[in-house]
Amino acid sequence: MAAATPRPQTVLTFGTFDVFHHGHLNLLQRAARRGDRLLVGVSTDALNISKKGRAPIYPEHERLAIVAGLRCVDAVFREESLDLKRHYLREHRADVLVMGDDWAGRFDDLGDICTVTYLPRTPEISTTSTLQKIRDTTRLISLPV
Ligand code: C2G
Repeated sequence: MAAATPRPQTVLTFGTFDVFHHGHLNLLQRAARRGDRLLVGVSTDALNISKKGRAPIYPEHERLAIVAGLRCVDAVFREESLDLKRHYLREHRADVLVMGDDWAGRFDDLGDICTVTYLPRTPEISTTSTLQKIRDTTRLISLPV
């Protein structure tokens, strides 16, 4: 008798992905290689306002569209709360949770329903540093000659 075909492995990851940069892309491409399909929970504007006190630069429909347009991403959904990871993992029947290692250890308790993996962040790039670079460049451009 032929062996049963293994079920495709679903990988889930989460993020804000504001002012999308190559550190985000790098994380998503590596996450996709951990399984057969990659689903991404993109945090809502309301979630960011409640956690960080400000809305992201790019509104959620644009952040969702950018992430959904990537070749390595199969589907996106809105992440409404940081505390619903167990619910999202169950809802999407995820086999693997991937997070950047800035979250290391934070979701180990979900290891009872999926494999939890933390990937190293890409060094020297962040939304904050990109915004600072834009500020510095704008300041230089607007200096009187
Ligand atoms: N990342 C990375 N390297 C960077 C910057 C970010 O690998 N230089 C990763 C982060 O570790 C994260 C993903 O890219 O896994 C998205 O980063 P953010 O948009 O900063 O996500 P964050 O606001 O931390 O997520 O449930 C999580 C929330 O949605 C918040």
